[in-house]
Amino acid sequence: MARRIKSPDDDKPKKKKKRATKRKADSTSTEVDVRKPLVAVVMGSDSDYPVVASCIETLEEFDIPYEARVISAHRTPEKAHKFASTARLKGFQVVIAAAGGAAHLAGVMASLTTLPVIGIPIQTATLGGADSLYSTVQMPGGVPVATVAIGEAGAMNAALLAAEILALSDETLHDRLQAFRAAMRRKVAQKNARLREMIANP
Ligand code: C2R
Repeated sequence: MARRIKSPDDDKPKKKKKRATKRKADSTSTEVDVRKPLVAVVMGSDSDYPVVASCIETLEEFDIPYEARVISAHRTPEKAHKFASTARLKGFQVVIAAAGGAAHLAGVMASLTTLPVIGIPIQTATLGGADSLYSTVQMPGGVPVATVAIGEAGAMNAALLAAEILALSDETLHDRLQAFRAAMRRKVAQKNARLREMIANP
């Protein structure tokens, strides 16, 4: 699957050379990642992947084991039902669901599990993603979906939010999040210095 990876600021921790999913995908490697995936990343279609890639890359950079798959609440309702209702039993701790248009996937996931569900609204050609945003965020009381922004920043934030949830009981992950924030602060300080320099010396 083609990947378009981009982070808004390049502020994430350095890439690890050996990443969980890479090891799995490399048929020549003898290393096997035996960790159970903690985050389920579901998307309504593979056409969502260019945006979801930012989420996946962020999970990988934080070394969070995940499983990604295409499931549609509309097109494969039985699968969606089975996946969501067994997700907790399988050991997942967070579900991230990305969908565009009549984006009911995250809501359906949330209706069938008590795991925290994070929704990524995918930008659409017709309505710019407002359709995805509203159908993801406007859940009825009782069934929450933590909805992030439309697009890649939202996809990255979905992974960060999942990391923050997992970091409640994982100090190593918490340290990585702190390092990420520190790198972001340094980057902003650099930007500020550059801007002031530019204004002082036009
Ligand atoms: P195709 O590109 O496959 O036609 O999909 C997908 O997330 C995608 O953005 C077009 C769009 O349909 C969305 N889709 C949903 C759901 N299933 C697919 N919104 C759902 O169950 O919510």
